[in-house]
Amino acid sequence: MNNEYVSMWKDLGLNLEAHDALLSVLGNAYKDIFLAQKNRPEGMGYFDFVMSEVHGLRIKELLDEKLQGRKIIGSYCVFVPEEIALAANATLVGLCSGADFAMEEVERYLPRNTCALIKSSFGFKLGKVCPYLESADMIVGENTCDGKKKAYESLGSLVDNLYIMDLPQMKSDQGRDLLRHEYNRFKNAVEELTGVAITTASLKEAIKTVNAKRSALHRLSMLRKAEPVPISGLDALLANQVFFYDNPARFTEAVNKICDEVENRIEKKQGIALEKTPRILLSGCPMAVPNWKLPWIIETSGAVIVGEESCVGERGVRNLTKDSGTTVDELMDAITDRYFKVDCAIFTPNEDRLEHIVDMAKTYKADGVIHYCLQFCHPYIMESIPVEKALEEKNIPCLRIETDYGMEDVGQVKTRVEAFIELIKD
Ligand code: BJ8
Repeated sequence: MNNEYVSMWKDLGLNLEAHDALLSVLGNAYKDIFLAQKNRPEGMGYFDFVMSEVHGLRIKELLDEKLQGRKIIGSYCVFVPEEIALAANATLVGLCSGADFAMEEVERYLPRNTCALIKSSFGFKLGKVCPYLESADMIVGENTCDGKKKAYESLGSLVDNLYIMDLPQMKSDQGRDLLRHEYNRFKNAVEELTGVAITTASLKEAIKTVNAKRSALHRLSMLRKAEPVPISGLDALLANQVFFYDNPARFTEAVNKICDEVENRIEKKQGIALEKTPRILLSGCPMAVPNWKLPWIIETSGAVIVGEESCVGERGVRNLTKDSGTTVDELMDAITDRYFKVDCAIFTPNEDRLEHIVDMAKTYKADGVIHYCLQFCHPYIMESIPVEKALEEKNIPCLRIETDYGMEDVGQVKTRVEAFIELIKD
Protein backbone atom coordinates (compact mmCIF):
# COMPACT_ATOMS: atom_id res chain seq x y z
CA MET A 1 0.00 0.00 0.00
CA ASN A 2 1.23 3.47 -0.93
CA ASN A 3 2.69 5.02 2.27
CA GLU A 4 1.57 8.49 1.29
CA TYR A 5 -2.03 7.27 1.25
CA VAL A 6 -1.66 5.55 4.60
CA SER A 7 -0.60 8.76 6.30
CA MET A 8 -3.36 10.63 4.43
CA TRP A 9 -5.99 8.19 5.74
CA LYS A 10 -4.49 8.39 9.21
CA ASP A 11 -4.70 12.18 9.17
CA LEU A 12 -8.34 11.92 8.12
CA GLY A 13 -8.96 9.81 11.23
CA LEU A 14 -9.74 6.55 9.42
CA ASN A 15 -9.51 3.24 11.21
CA LEU A 16 -6.64 1.83 9.16
CA GLU A 17 -7.25 -1.80 9.97
CA ALA A 18 -10.96 -1.65 9.13
CA HIS A 19 -10.25 0.45 6.06
CA ASP A 20 -7.68 -2.08 4.81
CA ALA A 21 -10.22 -4.85 5.26
CA LEU A 22 -12.81 -2.85 3.31
CA LEU A 23 -10.42 -2.11 0.45
CA SER A 24 -9.44 -5.73 0.19
CA VAL A 25 -13.08 -6.90 -0.01
CA LEU A 26 -13.80 -4.15 -2.55
CA GLY A 27 -10.75 -5.05 -4.65
CA ASN A 28 -11.65 -8.74 -4.73
CA ALA A 29 -15.27 -8.07 -5.61
CA TYR A 30 -14.17 -5.73 -8.38
CA LYS A 31 -11.85 -8.36 -9.81
CA ASP A 32 -14.50 -11.08 -9.72
CA ILE A 33 -17.35 -8.96 -11.04
CA PHE A 34 -15.85 -6.40 -13.43
CA LEU A 35 -12.48 -7.67 -14.54
CA ALA A 36 -13.88 -11.15 -15.12
CA GLN A 37 -16.10 -9.79 -17.91
CA LYS A 38 -15.00 -10.51 -21.45
CA ASN A 39 -14.80 -8.19 -24.42
CA ARG A 40 -15.16 -4.92 -22.47
CA PRO A 41 -14.60 -1.60 -24.25
CA GLU A 42 -10.98 -0.54 -23.83
CA GLY A 43 -12.12 2.80 -22.45
CA MET A 44 -13.32 0.99 -19.32
CA GLY A 45 -9.65 0.92 -18.34
CA TYR A 46 -10.13 4.50 -17.15
CA PHE A 47 -12.90 3.43 -14.79
CA ASP A 48 -10.89 0.46 -13.57
CA PHE A 49 -8.15 2.93 -12.69
CA VAL A 50 -10.56 5.33 -10.98
CA MET A 51 -11.97 2.48 -8.92
CA SER A 52 -8.52 1.25 -7.95
CA GLU A 53 -7.75 4.80 -6.73
CA VAL A 54 -11.17 5.73 -5.39
CA HIS A 55 -9.86 6.04 -1.81
CA GLY A 56 -6.34 6.97 -2.92
CA LEU A 57 -5.57 9.37 -5.72
CA ARG A 58 -9.05 10.91 -5.83
CA ILE A 59 -8.93 11.69 -2.11
CA LYS A 60 -5.46 13.16 -2.53
CA GLU A 61 -6.82 15.37 -5.31
CA LEU A 62 -9.65 16.54 -3.08
CA LEU A 63 -7.26 17.29 -0.23
CA ASP A 64 -4.99 19.19 -2.62
CA GLU A 65 -8.01 21.20 -3.75
CA LYS A 66 -8.73 21.96 -0.11
CA LEU A 67 -5.18 23.21 0.38
CA GLN A 68 -5.82 25.64 -2.44
CA GLY A 69 -8.91 26.94 -0.65
CA ARG A 70 -11.63 24.86 -2.32
CA LYS A 71 -14.34 23.32 -0.14
CA ILE A 72 -15.72 19.80 -0.37
CA ILE A 73 -19.45 19.16 0.00
CA GLY A 74 -20.78 15.65 0.52
CA SER A 75 -24.30 14.64 -0.46
CA TYR A 76 -26.59 11.62 -0.22
CA CYS A 77 -29.08 12.55 -2.91
CA VAL A 78 -29.35 13.72 -6.52
CA PHE A 79 -31.52 16.61 -5.32
CA VAL A 80 -28.43 18.45 -4.09
CA PRO A 81 -27.45 20.67 -7.05
CA GLU A 82 -23.83 20.24 -8.05
CA GLU A 83 -24.15 23.44 -10.12
CA ILE A 84 -24.46 25.56 -6.97
CA ALA A 85 -21.45 23.90 -5.34
CA LEU A 86 -19.26 24.33 -8.43
CA ALA A 87 -20.30 27.95 -8.95
CA ALA A 88 -19.07 28.78 -5.45
CA ASN A 89 -15.70 27.07 -5.88
CA ALA A 90 -16.69 23.87 -4.09
CA THR A 91 -16.59 20.23 -5.20
CA LEU A 92 -19.58 17.97 -4.67
CA VAL A 93 -19.05 14.28 -3.91
CA GLY A 94 -21.51 11.47 -3.30
CA LEU A 95 -21.49 9.86 0.13
CA CYS A 96 -23.93 6.97 -0.30
CA SER A 97 -22.38 3.60 0.27
CA GLY A 98 -23.27 0.17 -0.93
CA ALA A 99 -21.81 -2.24 1.62
CA ASP A 100 -22.64 -3.26 5.17
CA PHE A 101 -20.13 -2.08 7.72
CA ALA A 102 -20.00 -1.88 11.55
CA MET A 103 -23.61 -3.09 11.66
CA GLU A 104 -23.66 -3.75 15.41
CA GLU A 105 -22.71 -0.17 16.09
CA VAL A 106 -25.15 1.09 13.47
CA GLU A 107 -28.02 -0.63 15.22
CA ARG A 108 -27.31 1.43 18.32
CA TYR A 109 -28.41 4.44 16.26
CA LEU A 110 -30.91 3.04 13.78
CA PRO A 111 -33.61 0.38 13.95
CA ARG A 112 -32.72 -2.95 12.38
CA ASN A 113 -35.47 -2.50 9.80
CA THR A 114 -33.86 0.53 8.15
CA CYS A 115 -32.84 0.29 4.50
CA ALA A 116 -29.30 -0.88 3.78
CA LEU A 117 -28.35 2.39 2.06
CA ILE A 118 -28.97 4.43 5.19
CA LYS A 119 -27.43 1.83 7.50
CA SER A 120 -24.39 1.57 5.29
CA SER A 121 -23.83 5.34 5.37
CA PHE A 122 -23.87 5.20 9.16
CA GLY A 123 -21.62 2.15 9.14
CA PHE A 124 -19.01 3.96 7.06
CA LYS A 125 -19.07 6.87 9.51
CA LEU A 126 -19.05 4.77 12.67
CA GLY A 127 -16.49 2.33 11.28
CA LYS A 128 -14.31 5.30 10.18
CA VAL A 129 -13.74 3.96 6.68
CA CYS A 130 -15.01 6.72 4.38
CA PRO A 131 -12.36 9.26 3.36
CA TYR A 132 -14.96 11.26 1.39
CA LEU A 133 -17.09 11.84 4.46
CA GLU A 134 -14.05 12.74 6.56
CA SER A 135 -12.83 15.20 3.88
CA ALA A 136 -16.14 17.01 3.58
CA ASP A 137 -16.45 20.57 4.85
CA MET A 138 -20.22 20.33 4.65
CA ILE A 139 -22.48 17.26 4.61
CA VAL A 140 -25.92 17.78 3.11
CA GLY A 141 -28.79 15.67 4.38
CA GLU A 142 -32.09 16.05 2.54
CA ASN A 143 -35.61 15.46 3.74
CA THR A 144 -36.63 12.82 1.24
CA CYS A 145 -37.84 9.46 2.62
CA ASP A 146 -38.76 9.12 6.31
CA GLY A 147 -35.76 6.86 6.89
CA LYS A 148 -33.22 9.42 5.75
CA LYS A 149 -35.05 12.34 7.32
CA LYS A 150 -35.02 10.77 10.77
CA ALA A 151 -31.57 9.21 10.37
CA TYR A 152 -30.05 12.66 9.78
CA GLU A 153 -31.23 13.64 13.26
CA SER A 154 -28.90 10.96 14.62
CA LEU A 155 -26.17 11.71 12.09
CA GLY A 156 -26.14 15.26 13.46
CA SER A 157 -24.72 13.87 16.70
CA LEU A 158 -21.86 12.16 14.82
CA VAL A 159 -20.71 15.01 12.58
CA ASP A 160 -20.45 18.75 13.21
CA ASN A 161 -21.04 19.99 9.67
CA LEU A 162 -24.46 18.63 8.73
CA TYR A 163 -26.70 20.90 6.67
CA ILE A 164 -30.35 19.89 6.27
CA MET A 165 -32.16 20.65 3.03
CA ASP A 166 -35.94 20.43 3.05
CA LEU A 167 -37.62 18.96 -0.03
CA PRO A 168 -41.19 18.92 -1.33
CA GLN A 169 -43.27 15.75 -1.50
CA MET A 170 -45.71 16.91 -4.19
CA LYS A 171 -45.20 18.33 -7.68
CA SER A 172 -47.43 21.32 -6.95
CA ASP A 173 -46.78 25.08 -7.27
CA GLN A 174 -46.14 25.15 -3.53
CA GLY A 175 -43.75 22.23 -3.92
CA ARG A 176 -41.80 24.07 -6.57
CA ASP A 177 -41.71 27.22 -4.40
CA LEU A 178 -40.34 25.18 -1.51
CA LEU A 179 -37.60 23.71 -3.69
CA ARG A 180 -36.70 27.16 -5.06
CA HIS A 181 -36.56 28.55 -1.54
CA GLU A 182 -34.41 25.66 -0.32
CA TYR A 183 -32.00 26.02 -3.22
CA ASN A 184 -31.63 29.69 -2.41
CA ARG A 185 -30.97 28.86 1.24
CA PHE A 186 -28.42 26.25 0.10
CA LYS A 187 -26.76 28.79 -2.20
CA ASN A 188 -26.39 31.21 0.73
CA ALA A 189 -24.96 28.47 2.95
CA VAL A 190 -22.46 27.39 0.29
CA GLU A 191 -21.40 30.99 -0.33
CA GLU A 192 -20.87 31.41 3.39
CA LEU A 193 -18.84 28.19 3.54
CA THR A 194 -16.58 29.09 0.63
CA GLY A 195 -16.54 32.86 1.01
CA VAL A 196 -17.25 33.04 -2.75
CA ALA A 197 -20.27 34.91 -4.08
CA ILE A 198 -21.99 33.10 -6.95
CA THR A 199 -22.23 35.23 -10.09
CA THR A 200 -24.20 34.84 -13.31
CA ALA A 201 -20.99 33.86 -15.09
CA SER A 202 -19.88 31.29 -12.50
CA LEU A 203 -23.33 29.72 -12.31
CA LYS A 204 -23.63 29.54 -16.09
CA GLU A 205 -20.23 27.89 -16.30
CA ALA A 206 -21.16 25.39 -13.59
CA ILE A 207 -24.41 24.55 -15.38
CA LYS A 208 -22.46 23.91 -18.57
CA THR A 209 -20.02 21.62 -16.76
CA VAL A 210 -22.76 19.54 -15.14
CA ASN A 211 -24.87 19.45 -18.32
CA ALA A 212 -21.82 18.15 -20.19
CA LYS A 213 -21.30 15.25 -17.80
CA ARG A 214 -24.99 14.38 -17.78
CA SER A 215 -25.09 14.56 -21.61
CA ALA A 216 -22.09 12.25 -21.89
CA LEU A 217 -23.75 9.62 -19.70
CA HIS A 218 -27.01 10.02 -21.54
CA ARG A 219 -25.17 9.54 -24.82
CA LEU A 220 -23.77 6.28 -23.44
CA SER A 221 -27.27 5.21 -22.35
CA MET A 222 -28.71 5.84 -25.80
CA LEU A 223 -26.06 3.64 -27.40
CA ARG A 224 -27.37 0.72 -25.40
CA LYS A 225 -30.44 0.64 -27.63
CA ALA A 226 -28.29 -1.20 -30.18
CA GLU A 227 -28.56 -4.92 -30.84
CA PRO A 228 -26.29 -6.67 -29.99
CA VAL A 229 -25.77 -4.60 -26.83
CA PRO A 230 -22.33 -2.97 -27.08
CA ILE A 231 -21.53 -2.53 -23.37
CA SER A 232 -22.52 -4.51 -20.31
CA GLY A 233 -24.96 -3.16 -17.77
CA LEU A 234 -22.28 -3.61 -15.11
CA ASP A 235 -19.86 -1.34 -16.96
CA ALA A 236 -22.55 1.24 -17.68
CA LEU A 237 -23.56 1.17 -14.00
CA LEU A 238 -19.94 1.70 -13.04
CA ALA A 239 -19.74 4.85 -15.18
CA ASN A 240 -22.96 6.05 -13.51
CA GLN A 241 -21.46 5.38 -10.08
CA VAL A 242 -18.15 7.12 -10.83
CA PHE A 243 -20.23 10.18 -11.86
CA PHE A 244 -20.56 10.94 -8.14
CA TYR A 245 -16.83 10.92 -7.32
CA ASP A 246 -14.74 12.00 -10.26
CA ASN A 247 -13.55 15.38 -11.48
CA PRO A 248 -16.44 16.51 -13.75
CA ALA A 249 -14.45 17.58 -16.82
CA ARG A 250 -12.21 14.51 -16.77
CA PHE A 251 -15.21 12.26 -16.27
CA THR A 252 -17.04 13.81 -19.23
CA GLU A 253 -14.04 13.27 -21.46
CA ALA A 254 -13.65 9.63 -20.37
CA VAL A 255 -17.33 8.84 -20.95
CA ASN A 256 -17.33 10.50 -24.36
CA LYS A 257 -14.27 8.47 -25.30
CA ILE A 258 -16.10 5.26 -24.40
CA CYS A 259 -19.06 6.46 -26.44
CA ASP A 260 -16.81 6.91 -29.50
CA GLU A 261 -15.50 3.40 -29.03
CA VAL A 262 -18.99 1.98 -28.46
CA GLU A 263 -20.25 3.69 -31.62
CA ASN A 264 -17.50 1.90 -33.49
CA ARG A 265 -18.56 -1.39 -31.98
CA ILE A 266 -22.14 -0.78 -33.01
CA GLU A 267 -21.05 -0.09 -36.58
CA LYS A 268 -19.18 -3.38 -36.61
CA LYS A 269 -22.10 -5.15 -34.91
CA GLN A 270 -19.82 -6.08 -32.01
CA GLY A 271 -21.67 -6.83 -28.82
CA ILE A 272 -20.90 -7.65 -25.22
CA ALA A 273 -23.48 -10.41 -25.57
CA LEU A 274 -24.82 -12.36 -28.53
CA GLU A 275 -27.76 -11.06 -30.52
CA LYS A 276 -31.11 -12.04 -29.01
CA THR A 277 -29.69 -12.16 -25.48
CA PRO A 278 -32.65 -11.19 -23.27
CA ARG A 279 -32.58 -7.46 -22.54
CA ILE A 280 -33.43 -6.22 -19.05
CA LEU A 281 -34.32 -2.78 -17.82
CA LEU A 282 -33.40 -2.32 -14.16
CA SER A 283 -35.62 0.06 -12.23
CA GLY A 284 -35.87 1.27 -8.65
CA CYS A 285 -33.55 2.20 -5.79
CA PRO A 286 -30.13 3.70 -6.45
CA MET A 287 -27.08 1.41 -6.38
CA ALA A 288 -24.07 2.94 -4.66
CA VAL A 289 -20.55 1.46 -4.90
CA PRO A 290 -19.98 -1.44 -4.24
CA ASN A 291 -23.58 -2.59 -4.53
CA TRP A 292 -23.21 -4.68 -7.69
CA LYS A 293 -25.02 -7.80 -6.50
CA LEU A 294 -28.20 -7.75 -8.58
CA PRO A 295 -26.62 -6.55 -11.89
CA TRP A 296 -23.97 -9.22 -11.47
CA ILE A 297 -26.63 -11.89 -10.87
CA ILE A 298 -28.60 -10.75 -13.93
CA GLU A 299 -25.62 -10.62 -16.25
CA THR A 300 -24.29 -13.99 -15.14
CA SER A 301 -27.71 -15.56 -15.66
CA GLY A 302 -27.90 -15.13 -19.42
CA ALA A 303 -29.32 -11.61 -19.78
CA VAL A 304 -27.92 -8.16 -20.38
CA ILE A 305 -28.99 -4.93 -18.70
CA VAL A 306 -29.81 -2.18 -21.19
CA GLY A 307 -30.80 0.65 -18.86
CA GLU A 308 -31.09 1.81 -15.26
CA GLU A 309 -34.19 3.71 -14.20
CA SER A 310 -32.51 4.91 -11.04
CA CYS A 311 -30.79 7.93 -9.51
CA VAL A 312 -27.53 6.14 -10.31
CA GLY A 313 -28.71 5.99 -13.90
CA GLU A 314 -31.21 7.71 -16.11
CA ARG A 315 -33.25 9.38 -13.33
CA GLY A 316 -30.09 11.24 -12.36
CA VAL A 317 -28.94 12.33 -15.79
CA ARG A 318 -31.80 12.57 -18.27
CA ASN A 319 -32.78 16.21 -17.67
CA LEU A 320 -30.45 19.11 -18.37
CA THR A 321 -30.54 22.63 -16.94
CA LYS A 322 -31.30 25.55 -19.25
CA ASP A 323 -28.35 27.91 -19.26
CA SER A 324 -29.94 30.79 -21.12
CA GLY A 325 -30.75 32.91 -18.02
CA THR A 326 -29.06 36.27 -17.76
CA THR A 327 -29.19 36.73 -13.97
CA VAL A 328 -28.38 34.51 -11.02
CA ASP A 329 -32.08 34.42 -10.18
CA GLU A 330 -33.06 33.24 -13.65
CA LEU A 331 -30.41 30.53 -13.55
CA MET A 332 -31.54 29.47 -10.08
CA ASP A 333 -35.07 29.17 -11.50
CA ALA A 334 -33.73 26.98 -14.30
CA ILE A 335 -31.90 24.79 -11.77
CA THR A 336 -35.11 24.46 -9.74
CA ASP A 337 -37.09 23.51 -12.85
CA ARG A 338 -34.55 20.85 -13.79
CA TYR A 339 -34.43 19.18 -10.37
CA PHE A 340 -38.19 19.44 -9.88
CA LYS A 341 -38.52 16.90 -12.70
CA VAL A 342 -36.65 14.20 -10.75
CA ASP A 343 -39.28 11.50 -10.26
CA CYS A 344 -38.11 9.96 -6.99
CA ALA A 345 -40.64 7.68 -5.30
CA ILE A 346 -40.85 10.04 -2.33
CA PHE A 347 -43.24 12.15 -4.47
CA THR A 348 -46.96 11.61 -4.43
CA PRO A 349 -48.57 11.09 -6.84
CA ASN A 350 -45.71 10.02 -9.08
CA GLU A 351 -47.32 9.23 -12.42
CA ASP A 352 -44.33 10.61 -14.34
CA ARG A 353 -42.16 7.79 -13.08
CA LEU A 354 -44.60 5.12 -14.21
CA GLU A 355 -44.75 6.63 -17.67
CA HIS A 356 -40.99 6.99 -17.79
CA ILE A 357 -40.39 3.33 -16.93
CA VAL A 358 -42.74 2.17 -19.69
CA ASP A 359 -41.07 4.61 -22.03
CA MET A 360 -37.58 3.41 -21.13
CA ALA A 361 -38.59 -0.22 -21.58
CA LYS A 362 -39.72 0.63 -25.12
CA THR A 363 -36.77 2.92 -25.96
CA TYR A 364 -34.19 0.34 -24.89
CA LYS A 365 -36.20 -2.52 -26.36
CA ALA A 366 -36.23 -4.31 -23.02
CA ASP A 367 -37.77 -7.79 -22.96
CA GLY A 368 -38.57 -7.33 -19.29
CA VAL A 369 -38.13 -5.04 -16.29
CA ILE A 370 -36.61 -6.01 -12.98
CA HIS A 371 -37.82 -3.65 -10.29
CA TYR A 372 -35.27 -3.52 -7.53
CA CYS A 373 -36.02 -2.39 -3.98
CA LEU A 374 -33.89 -2.33 -0.92
CA GLN A 375 -35.68 -4.02 1.94
CA PHE A 376 -37.52 -1.53 4.17
CA CYS A 377 -37.46 1.17 1.45
CA HIS A 378 -41.13 2.04 1.67
CA PRO A 379 -41.32 4.62 -1.14
CA TYR A 380 -39.97 2.22 -3.77
CA ILE A 381 -41.60 -0.93 -2.37
CA MET A 382 -45.00 0.78 -2.32
CA GLU A 383 -44.46 2.13 -5.82
CA SER A 384 -43.37 -1.22 -7.22
CA ILE A 385 -47.03 -2.33 -7.34
CA PRO A 386 -48.25 0.51 -9.61
CA VAL A 387 -45.05 0.10 -11.64
CA GLU A 388 -45.85 -3.56 -12.22
CA LYS A 389 -49.45 -2.69 -13.16
CA ALA A 390 -48.36 0.01 -15.62
CA LEU A 391 -46.00 -2.47 -17.26
CA GLU A 392 -48.62 -5.23 -17.28
CA GLU A 393 -50.97 -2.94 -19.20
CA LYS A 394 -48.33 -2.70 -21.92
CA ASN A 395 -47.58 -6.43 -21.80
CA ILE A 396 -44.08 -5.85 -20.45
CA PRO A 397 -43.06 -8.58 -17.99
CA CYS A 398 -41.86 -7.37 -14.60
CA LEU A 399 -40.07 -9.08 -11.73
CA ARG A 400 -40.02 -7.41 -8.36
CA ILE A 401 -36.93 -8.08 -6.25
CA GLU A 402 -36.44 -6.95 -2.66
CA THR A 403 -33.00 -7.45 -1.26
CA ASP A 404 -30.23 -5.88 0.82
CA TYR A 405 -26.45 -5.63 0.72
CA GLY A 406 -25.88 -9.11 2.20
CA MET A 407 -24.88 -12.11 0.10
CA GLU A 408 -27.06 -14.62 1.93
CA ASP A 409 -29.89 -14.41 -0.60
CA VAL A 410 -27.76 -14.65 -3.76
CA GLY A 411 -28.90 -18.21 -4.54
CA GLN A 412 -32.55 -17.39 -4.03
CA VAL A 413 -32.43 -14.17 -6.07
CA LYS A 414 -30.51 -15.93 -8.84
CA THR A 415 -33.16 -18.67 -9.06
CA ARG A 416 -35.92 -16.06 -9.46
CA VAL A 417 -33.92 -14.04 -11.99
CA GLU A 418 -33.11 -17.15 -14.04
CA ALA A 419 -36.78 -18.17 -14.09
CA PHE A 420 -37.73 -14.66 -15.23
CA ILE A 421 -35.12 -14.71 -18.00
CA GLU A 422 -36.44 -18.08 -19.20
CA LEU A 423 -39.92 -16.57 -19.31
CA ILE A 424 -38.97 -13.55 -21.42
CA LYS A 425 -36.76 -15.42 -23.89
CA ASP A 426 -38.07 -15.44 -27.46
S1 BJ8 B 1 -33.90 11.35 -5.36
S2 BJ8 B 1 -34.05 7.81 -4.77
S3 BJ8 B 1 -31.09 9.72 -4.19
S4 BJ8 B 1 -33.95 10.09 -2.07
S5 BJ8 B 1 -33.37 3.34 -0.61
S6 BJ8 B 1 -32.68 6.03 1.54
S7 BJ8 B 1 -35.51 6.18 -0.68
S8 BJ8 B 1 -35.48 4.06 2.14
S9 BJ8 B 1 -32.08 6.85 -1.90
FE1 BJ8 B 1 -32.73 8.55 -3.12
FE2 BJ8 B 1 -32.64 11.16 -3.55
FE3 BJ8 B 1 -34.86 9.78 -4.09
FE4 BJ8 B 1 -32.76 9.48 -5.58
FE5 BJ8 B 1 -34.89 6.11 1.47
FE6 BJ8 B 1 -35.39 4.06 -0.09
FE7 BJ8 B 1 -33.37 3.93 1.53
FE8 BJ8 B 1 -33.36 5.62 -0.56
